[in-house]
Amino acid sequence: MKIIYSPHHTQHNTKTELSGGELVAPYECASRMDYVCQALQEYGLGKTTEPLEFPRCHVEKIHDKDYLSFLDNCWQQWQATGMSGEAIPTIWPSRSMPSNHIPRNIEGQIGYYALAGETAIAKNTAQAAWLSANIALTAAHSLVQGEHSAFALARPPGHHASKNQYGGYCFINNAAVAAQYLLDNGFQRVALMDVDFHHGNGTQDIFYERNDVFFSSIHGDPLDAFPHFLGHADETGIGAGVGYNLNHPLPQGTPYAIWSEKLEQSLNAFRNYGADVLVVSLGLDTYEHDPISFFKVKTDEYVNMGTTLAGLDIPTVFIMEGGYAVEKLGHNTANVLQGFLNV
Ligand code: SP5
Ligand code: ZN
Repeated sequence: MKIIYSPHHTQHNTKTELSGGELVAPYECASRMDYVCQALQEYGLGKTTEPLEFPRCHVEKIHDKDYLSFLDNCWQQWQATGMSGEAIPTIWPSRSMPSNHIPRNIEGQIGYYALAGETAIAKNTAQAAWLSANIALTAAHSLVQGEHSAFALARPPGHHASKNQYGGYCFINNAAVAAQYLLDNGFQRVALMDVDFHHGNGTQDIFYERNDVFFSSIHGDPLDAFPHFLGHADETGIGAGVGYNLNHPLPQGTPYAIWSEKLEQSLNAFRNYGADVLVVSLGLDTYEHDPISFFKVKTDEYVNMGTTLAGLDIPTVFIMEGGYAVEKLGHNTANVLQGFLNV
C-alpha cells in the first residue's frame, strides 16, 4: 500500500484548544503522526512517499474562494490587530442574526467562517492544511495510476470542513478533495465511508445534492456528540442526491459488534450503487479509551474493520482523520491497514 506522508505537518502547531471552558493543549497534536509512523515501521508498512504539489484548482472545486482566502490571510490579519493569543472565534451569525454580509473585522470574519470554537488558527495553519490536501491528492493520484490502495497520513484532518467553514480541527476537506480528484480522473461512482467517531458534517454538506459521491457515516449520535447539529438518520440527501447519504448515529458505549453491523449495511448500499472506488475517512477515535469520544472499539477489532472494508473489493484510499488516544493511535491505525491488506 502506498503511504503518503510529510514531516512538515508540524507547521500546524497550535498551543490552545477551547475545551471545558479552558484553553488546553490541543487533542489534535503533531505527536499523533509519530505514533502512526512508528507502528507502520513495526508492521513493515513503513516506507512512505512524499506528497506532490497539485494546483490549487483541485481544492477550489470543493471550497469557496472567499473561504480559502480567509484561511490564507486569517493569522496575519489577527496579528495585525494586536491580538495576543491564537485566533479563535467568539461570535457567530447565529439563528437570531443570520447575516450574509461578511464582516471586514477579523473577529467578525472568524465567526463567519468557523463552525466550532475549539479550533485555533496560528502561524502556518493554512500552509499545513494545504499540505494535508496535497497528501490526500497524491494518495488519490496513485489510485488513478493503478495502485489498488493508498493511505494519506495527513494532518490537520478534514471531514468537518464544509464548503465554506472550518472547525473540529479541520480546515480543508481532504477526503472530499480526493473524491473529486478521482471523479475527474476516470472513476465514476465514489463510495465515501466515514468511520471517524464524529459525523463527517463537512463531507455530507459538500456532496449532499450529488449522486456521484455516496456518503455514509457511522458516528456518535449528534444529540449527544460533536458536531451536534448534523448527522441524523433522516438526512438522506436532496435533489439529485436523494438516497446517496446514509447516516448511522449510535449511542454511548456502542461496541464493535453493533458498529460493524452498520458498516456492513453501508457497504451493501455501496454495492447496490455500483461504486467503483472507495474513500475511507479513517478516524480512530471510536477506540474504547479515546479521551473525547464514547464508543468501545478495541485495538484488535480494527483488524476486522480493515478486512471488512477490503470486502468491497474496489480501489481504496484511506484518509487520516481523528483519533486522540495518541499512544494507541499507531497500532489502531496499522491494524486497519493490516486487516485490509491480509485478505
Ligand atoms: C477530526 C475530529 O475528530 N474532530 C473532532 C473535533 C471535536 N472537538 C470538540 C469535542 C468536544 C468534546 N468534548 C468532550 C470533553 C471531554 N472531556
Ligand atoms: Zn473524530
